[in-house]
Amino acid sequence: MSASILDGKMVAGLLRENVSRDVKRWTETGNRKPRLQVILVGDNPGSHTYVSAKTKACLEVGIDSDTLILPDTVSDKELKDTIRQFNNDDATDGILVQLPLPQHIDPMSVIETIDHRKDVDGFHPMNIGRMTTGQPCFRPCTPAGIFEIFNYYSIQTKGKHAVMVGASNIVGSPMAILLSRENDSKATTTICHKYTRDLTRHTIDADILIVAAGSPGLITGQMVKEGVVVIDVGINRVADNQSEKGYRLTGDCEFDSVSKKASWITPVPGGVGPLTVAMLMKNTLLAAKKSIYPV
Ligand code: BQF
Repeated sequence: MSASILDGKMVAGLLRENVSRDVKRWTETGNRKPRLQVILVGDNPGSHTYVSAKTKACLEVGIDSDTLILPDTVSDKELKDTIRQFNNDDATDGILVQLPLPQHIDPMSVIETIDHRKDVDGFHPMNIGRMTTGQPCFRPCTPAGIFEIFNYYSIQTKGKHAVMVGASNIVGSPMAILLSRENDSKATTTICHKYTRDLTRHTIDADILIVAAGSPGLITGQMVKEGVVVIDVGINRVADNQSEKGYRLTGDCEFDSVSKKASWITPVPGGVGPLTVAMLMKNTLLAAKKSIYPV
């Protein structure tokens, strides 16, 4: 088999158009524009790139955004006091603290400081807890975006064996929860991580393989079954002197060998990444409309 491409970039474009239309409708009925507050700590180059992608998307769909840059020497208390100010600001609908944070700050305690009604990343324990029990919540953007890909391409997950490689709070854990629980999803779900012995024993049995391990080329063609659907969440910078930036982006799958056996596969870049950003737009609109947590 030779895999067809799951064009995340295209699906994300359609979703942004929908959000843009909904924002217009929302403001035309007398409401102010939705507003996203981004907080960026330090000067991680990756983080700056991701924040630009997010604020550019905001501009495109008619969401107001502002980015507050704090030095990487900022104290835990200063950061949390800043978040509390935005919690109390009625003109701020969504608050996003760009991760990763500097080593001296505990990210979970920072996330818990965000008002869960403004937690458009969907990382607050209130949102994770409500997601886990099937209640309305802000879903983490990457897992939510992967479900949009399944939906667009009519990929059924019900009753399938889904194997999630990676168990982070941001992607792997919430994705596995949604795969096993979400209405119409109900996949039999295996979670693998860096202590999994004989990874291939699990990946070879996957009907749907989702990889968010942060390890370039971790999954090779020999590790997957003929016809598998592969979602590659990895975004790794690898040195490349052909490219003007000196690096290129590559996923957690060895694309050439895996795509020979898969039925569908997401590319990197242009696969899952753009959907993560599009779902952030959707969550910010939901926050502005108070759709999840009515007051
Ligand atoms: C694409 C992220 C690791 C650590 C922290 C489009 C994004 C990426 C790729 C993007 C990511 C990854 C984000 C593409 C946000 C996804 O065209 O392939 C968009 O902006 N992402 C982040 O905010 O923090 C990260 C990955």
